[in-house]
Amino acid sequence: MPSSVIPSDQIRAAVERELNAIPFIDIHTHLFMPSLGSIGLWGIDELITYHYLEAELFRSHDIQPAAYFELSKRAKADLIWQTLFVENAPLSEATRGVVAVLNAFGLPTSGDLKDAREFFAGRELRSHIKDVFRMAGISEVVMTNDPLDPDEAPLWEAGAEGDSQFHAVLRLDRILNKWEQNWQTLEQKGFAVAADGSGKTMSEVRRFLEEWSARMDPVYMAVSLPDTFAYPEDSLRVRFLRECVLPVCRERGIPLSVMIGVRYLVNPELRLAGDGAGKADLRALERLCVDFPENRFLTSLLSRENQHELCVYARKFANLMPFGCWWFLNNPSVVEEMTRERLEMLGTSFIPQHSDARVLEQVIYKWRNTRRTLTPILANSYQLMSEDGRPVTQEDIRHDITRMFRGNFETFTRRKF
Ligand code: FIX
Ligand code: ZN
Repeated sequence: MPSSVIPSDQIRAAVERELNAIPFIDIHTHLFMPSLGSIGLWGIDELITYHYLEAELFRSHDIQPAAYFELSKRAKADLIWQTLFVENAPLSEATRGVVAVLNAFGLPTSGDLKDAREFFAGRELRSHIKDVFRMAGISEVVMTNDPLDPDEAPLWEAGAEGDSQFHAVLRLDRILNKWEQNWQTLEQKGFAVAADGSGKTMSEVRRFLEEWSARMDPVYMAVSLPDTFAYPEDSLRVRFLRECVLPVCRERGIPLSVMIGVRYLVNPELRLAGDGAGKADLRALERLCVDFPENRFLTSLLSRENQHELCVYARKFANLMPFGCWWFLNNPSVVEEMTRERLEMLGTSFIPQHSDARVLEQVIYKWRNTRRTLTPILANSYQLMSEDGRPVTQEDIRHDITRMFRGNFETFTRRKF
């Protein structure tokens, strides 16, 4: 038996070892490189006021959202801490995550926030980022960069310094989903566009995308789409996709990330925490893959009910790459179901997870949880392969984990990270 063949009773330990040894690429986050300044969130008060925890607060405290949002950041964090971590046990995925981060830095996980606030106040951001990425087992992250965000765009236009651990993405929501509110910003920037898409609008939006692609060098373009997203459709959104976005993606050889299934602001009072989820009609995705065979579609869906059919579509279209267990799906009970059906139908030709981190230190718990959840699932797959007659080697496990958490993204983006 070759020395690298792993005895059945040691497969799980071998999987755990490789998951911990291989640095992952975090392919979708809301983190920002240090040169983008204060739009990058980090530290204990940002961790505790994460919008996931704000939604949970309103279920366990009678404060009304309007009154909550009047509070200072510190007062918001104190209220959430007292309600979700002191008066109630932090059992939810998001509350337990904050506990895991505190614990990872050797900070108290109960009592008050004094020690934690002093610790984070003493951290220097650039060295802190390197520590956090090492603790999370990631080599780099992919950002979400909005060229029409009034806080972010000027920083890029002023020549924000790049960072090899942060890769840019051109985010398109304000063009594809909120054109009425944003077309005049393009007009003020010197692009001859119109509210109804007439005249030179299409060529000018394409020019805008080309200019920002040259500025940001995005590894992909991205858009969040509602559960009602339809294609084909007689709409400005589809015209922008067909005439602007997909041609520029083809020119630059980069994928388009479509994240489908959001029901925006089902409760507007909760602001960023107010979005819900809805099952999408994936015939839209099917038609995109058929009509644009030269384009590649990184795809994440928000409804659990869409996940199995996404695997079926991924078997039909090699230009479709399922990724992550997005947002309300990033919980062990659902991650297990999604990852098992993906392995069963796609082998290792998918990207199991991204963090969607909005606060720097979240990557520590989100990737710890991913490794903890995936260890038994991957071990089970190798166990079955071994029982069916194909011995498992350390090289198999190393190759497959590297493919899922690095290689598939490198191949799809045509980049080496
Ligand atoms: O559209 C997105 O990128 C979503 O991930 C976010 O809008 C969402 O608020 C989030 O952070 C989910 O984890
Ligand atoms: Zn996101």
